[in-house]
Amino acid sequence: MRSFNLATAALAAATLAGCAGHGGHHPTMQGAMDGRTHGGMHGGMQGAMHASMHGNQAPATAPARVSASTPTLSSGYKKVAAAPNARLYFVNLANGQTVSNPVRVVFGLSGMGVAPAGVEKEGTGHHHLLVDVAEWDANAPLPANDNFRHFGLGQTETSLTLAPGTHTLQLVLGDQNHIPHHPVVASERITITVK
Ligand SMILES: [Cu+2]
Repeated sequence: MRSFNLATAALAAATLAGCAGHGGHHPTMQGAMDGRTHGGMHGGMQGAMHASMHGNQAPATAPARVSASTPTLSSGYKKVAAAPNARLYFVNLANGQTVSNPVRVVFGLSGMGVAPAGVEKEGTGHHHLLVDVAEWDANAPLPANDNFRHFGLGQTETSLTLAPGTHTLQLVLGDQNHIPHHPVVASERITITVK
């Protein structure tokens, strides 16, 4: 699975359930994939999942727990709309991969564009890299700290130095105010091992 839009927490739960195994046809997961065909699922995502689960024995990483995205925040702020075909993904890393420091992370985005923070332009956002984050709020500005890294200049890659061991990574697109789009545009959450 390269990416998914978490429209609701229910979908996140469905995706989690779908990722727990690789057999079967996952009707709930298919629903979450914005109308991709069953054939496409098998050809793309299922194939990738088989490769990651059986090629190197890496279990799928549980998706982060994400609050259900609402079109407006409680403050009245209207969230920027995600393009229906938006897809966010890691270009050079896959779940289960073992890497060395510095860890180069290349951000892939299709269906939308990258704009620096502070720039309001329809169909755009900037990248956020979530490191070792298992839970986040889709209805608030993303925090800025070592776990939530902002690329507000419009960067499309970075280099990280991480402690040896396993870490999770996830990309989330944020608008000019660092607020996730509606619905959320996020990558798959992956686990990497740093030597
Ligand atoms: Cu930001």
